[in-house]
Amino acid sequence: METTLIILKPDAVQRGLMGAIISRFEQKGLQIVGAKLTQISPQLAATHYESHKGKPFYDGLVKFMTSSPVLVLAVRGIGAITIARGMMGATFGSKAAPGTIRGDFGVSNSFNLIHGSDSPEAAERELRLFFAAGEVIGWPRHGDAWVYDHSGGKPE
Ligand code: IDP
Ligand code: MG
Repeated sequence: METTLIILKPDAVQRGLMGAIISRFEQKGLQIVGAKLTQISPQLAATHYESHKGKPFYDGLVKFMTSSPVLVLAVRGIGAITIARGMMGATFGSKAAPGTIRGDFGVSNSFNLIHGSDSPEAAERELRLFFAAGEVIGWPRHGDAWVYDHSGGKPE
């Protein structure tokens, strides 16, 4: 099982899209193992996006991400990082394919609704940035017997 860090950005919260986006992850069969409404500090935004420092959009990105609350999620499943990135769609709302979160809910290139970790290393780092020990809860989900095929011994 893999866990990824998802952030529903300020535009998703302000536009009342939290429920619709969480529903997509739940309906897909991914499990929500952490959730927190929080306002990101400039310091945390800078750490989270440190790889983008110096890029033309960096200052605007930090300003946007700290401007209003976000919903931070820990989302778990086999291949959750890649699955969630696919569900999010391409970075720019203007280019993201229909059927994806960015493709269905937005048109902006910077206000693009959602962040998702892009690798196992990034997920581990980002989960530690946003969740304290004990805030990610590996709760047993009854529906797992029907979400994954367990007949071969391990979930598939
Ligand atoms: P990602 O969120 O799809 O992984 P990144 O390239 O990691 O995309 O960029 C991080 C965030 O920075 C994007 O989600 C978007 O909000 C913003 N961003 C990236 N490129 C641009 C740009 O060219 N103009 C404006 N904002 C951008
Ligand atoms: Mg990225």
